[in-house]
Formats: sequence, structure tokens, C-alpha cells
Amino acid sequence: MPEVFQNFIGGKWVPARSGLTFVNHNPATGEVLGTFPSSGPEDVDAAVQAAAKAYRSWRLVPAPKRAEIVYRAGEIIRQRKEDLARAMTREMGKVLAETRGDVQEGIDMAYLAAGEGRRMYGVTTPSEMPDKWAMSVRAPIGVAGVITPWNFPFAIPSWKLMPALVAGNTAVFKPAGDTPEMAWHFTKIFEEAGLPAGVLNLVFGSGSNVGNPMVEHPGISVISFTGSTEVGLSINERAGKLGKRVSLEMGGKNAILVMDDADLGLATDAIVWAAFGTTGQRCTAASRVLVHEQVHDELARRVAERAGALRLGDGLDPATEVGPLINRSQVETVERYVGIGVEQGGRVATGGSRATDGALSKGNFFRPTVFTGVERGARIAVEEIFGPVLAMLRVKSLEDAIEINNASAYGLSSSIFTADVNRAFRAMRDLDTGIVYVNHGTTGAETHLPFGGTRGTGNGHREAGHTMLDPFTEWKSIYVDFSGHLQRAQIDNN
Ligand code: UN1
Repeated sequence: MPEVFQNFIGGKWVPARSGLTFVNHNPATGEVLGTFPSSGPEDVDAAVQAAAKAYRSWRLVPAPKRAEIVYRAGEIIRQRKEDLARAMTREMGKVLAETRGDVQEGIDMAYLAAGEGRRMYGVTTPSEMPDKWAMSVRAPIGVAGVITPWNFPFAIPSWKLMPALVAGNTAVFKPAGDTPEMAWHFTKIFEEAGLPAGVLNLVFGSGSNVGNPMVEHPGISVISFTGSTEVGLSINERAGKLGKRVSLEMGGKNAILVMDDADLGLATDAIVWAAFGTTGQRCTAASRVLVHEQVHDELARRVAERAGALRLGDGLDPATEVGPLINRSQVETVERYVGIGVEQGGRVATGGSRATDGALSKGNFFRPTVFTGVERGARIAVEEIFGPVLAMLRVKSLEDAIEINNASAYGLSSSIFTADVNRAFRAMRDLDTGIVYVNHGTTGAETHLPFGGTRGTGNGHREAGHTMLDPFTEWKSIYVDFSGHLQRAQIDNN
């Protein structure tokens, strides 16, 4: 594996045209992992041109054959699962069990998307006229611009790129600056799987120098983005003006509702995992618990005790339960929010500070933090923090909890703990989020169900699942008249 990594454009590994580079670090140790091209608009343009050229022939490759390449990539990922997971822990920080899960999500998605190549079902329907055939089929859109975050550096590119390619699009892929190496592995695997030159192009660099030129490039017809709401909305505005399709997966402020009849042991396990797994850096992470006042104190005590005992460290160490935050700036954000939480009357039940003992001082570590006594309008109860900070709020009833959940600006995931089937079904119906869990935390979506959220989380699109082709295809309606004479619909047959 090289230490100096390059872009992949038109089937060739090349440096940025400017020759500029940036360095990638391990967030647990500060160690330098590699040097990557710091690309600019000229590299984006070269990638779009390569993708546009490859599109002419790729769209004509039969979908089952396109899908076989994706399947082969899935097989390579499966063979390299352990090495990829280790590389991901080094680069992104989350513990090995979790990076194995992230890679597994890529494998699952490869097999699922490969199957789509032999489905990609259209619809045939009778025509209203005699001797006329009618059907609608999915058609690729062209060049897809795919912009991905650092928290799931394998799963999220898989959700986007695999269906895009199976559907017959070609792509320009810009990964987050904090996890470039995983994008390199992803792309290399597709090269090895036999993807023709130019079908997948990888361009490393910043949002302003690579992401923005992609959004504005006339050769890119669809942008698929996962990241912050602020950036997503700005992409939507700029790409929307150019008439592009945009699929967005943005912020979350996911809540776990705990009713007075819940199994508190199970709820505690689930809350600790959903809030502090991936160091709270999942879009689906639980950052609020809306707990019935009857069981609030007992649950808060149990959750704080468990959170306070979690072992922080390098994710490669099997004893570690919680890894570092992705970078210094995230540590500062989390620290700032803890200050705001206290100022607004919250009580820190555990955590609340950076962890700097011994080897932890080299990385971006923050103690798992639980706040109690949080008011429903407090900033830590409504704003996304993307770190290991959990706010516990008292509620009086299921209705009260649902109302608080649905008042959020975001709507990705929610969950309810209850033993009452009536309450469970009411919650399934009334929680306004793209994903709802019953007696399970807010994380752990499976690839064969649609992923995405309502309100400020998304713009109506869903990724993966049976919806995976929707962002990357147009519907084309086709009529074949075999009557041999002019037949006028709506006129001649009425
Ligand atoms: C994300 O946090 O953006 O549902 C993705 C989950 C994972 C995917 C999370 N399967 O928690």
C-alpha cells in the first residue's frame, strides 16, 4: 500500500494537477497515515470528462453484467474484511467491532445491489388503444457526483456508488478529508473487480476545492450527499438552480423514548450502545432520552453508571469500548456544547470533559457524557452535537414524548422501549422519523431497508433498500404502436 496516495481519473492513478497534497492522521495517536492529493476544479473537470466518456459505453453494458462487477467487488471486500476494518480503525478511530460492521455493510450492499442488476424492474401496462404496447423502464441519469462523510467511510459510499453503477451511471467520488484512505481502498477494489476505466473516478480534496466544483459542474447530473444540514442545504440550493437532482442525508437528533413499563436493563444496554457507539458520531446515534418521570431517576442512574465505566482508547486495542473523536475541531465542538448544557441548567451526571490521561493525550478523546435535568428547549436537547453527549429529559406520557420527538428539526431515527403493544403501535404510527425501532436503540439499520429521514434530515430521498435505484434513475415511458396507422390517444377510442 502506498504512503503517497493518488486520485483515480479515467482508470489512471494521478496526482492533483497542482501537485498540492494534504496529510491524513490517526485520531487516536496523531500518527501520520498518508499523503493525499489536494485537488482543485481542474481535477474535478478531468474526472467529469472521463466519467462522461465512459458513460457512453457503460450505460449499454447489460445491467446484470454491470452488477456482476459490483458482486465481484463484494467478494474482494469480504476476503479483505479484517484488513479493511483495521485500516478503518486507524483512520477513523471507531473500535474494531464497529469497523468490521461498517465493512460488512459494504459487503451486504454489494450483494444486494448486484441482485438489482437482474431485477431493475420496469412496469408493463395495457395501452388504451388497440395494437399498441406500453411500458416504463428505468434509465440511468448520467454522471453522479457522490460526496461522503467520514463516520461510515465504507458503508455510505457503498449505499451510493453501488446502485449508481448498477443502474448504468458513471461517477465522480469525493470522500471526506478525514477518511481518504478508505475511499482509496474502495476504489482500488472496484478497479481490481474489473470496472472499465472512467466509470468510477476518485478525487481527493476539500469541500470548497472539490465538492463545490462538483456541485456546479454542468457535466454532473445528480449529487448524492451525506453530511451536515448546513452543507446539504447549500448544495441543494446551488445544484437546484442548475436543475440537478439532489439526494441528501443530513443531521439527526435521535431520541429514545422509555415508558414506565419498559425493561430498564434492556433500555440501559441499548441507550449506552446507541449513544456512545462510534463515540456518538453516527447520524443515527441517540442523543436524547425522553423518559417517563416514574422511571427517570432509576434509568438516569443506570445509564450514567454504565457510561462512566466505558473504557476509552485506541480502537485497535481489544479492551477499548469507545474510540476518539474524528478531529480536534470535533473535540472543541463537543466541549463547547457541554458548556452550553451546563449554562442552560443541565446537570452533568457523568463525563463532561476531555480525557487526557497517559496515551489518551495524543488523541481526540472526550469522556462519555450524560446530562440530566435538561429542559426540552435547551440547545443540547435540540441541536446536533455529533459526539458522546446524551441529554435525558423527563416526560409525563407517551403523547408528551412523541410531541417532543416530532418537534425536532430533524427526523432520522427514533425508538421506544415499552412492554405495551398498544403504545408500541401508536409510536410506530406517530413518531415522525424515517426509521423507528421498538425495544431497540436508534442505530443498526440494515441495508435492505430504505435509509433516510424526514424534515431537516433529508429531502425525500431514501438510500439502499428497495429504493436504492430511485436517486440514480429516471423513468422512461415507452409506447410502441403496431397498428400501422395513426391512432390518437384520448381521441380516437372514445
Ligand atoms: C450513519 O450514521 O450515517 O444504522 C450511518 C446505523 C448504521 C449506519 C449509520 N447501519 O447505525
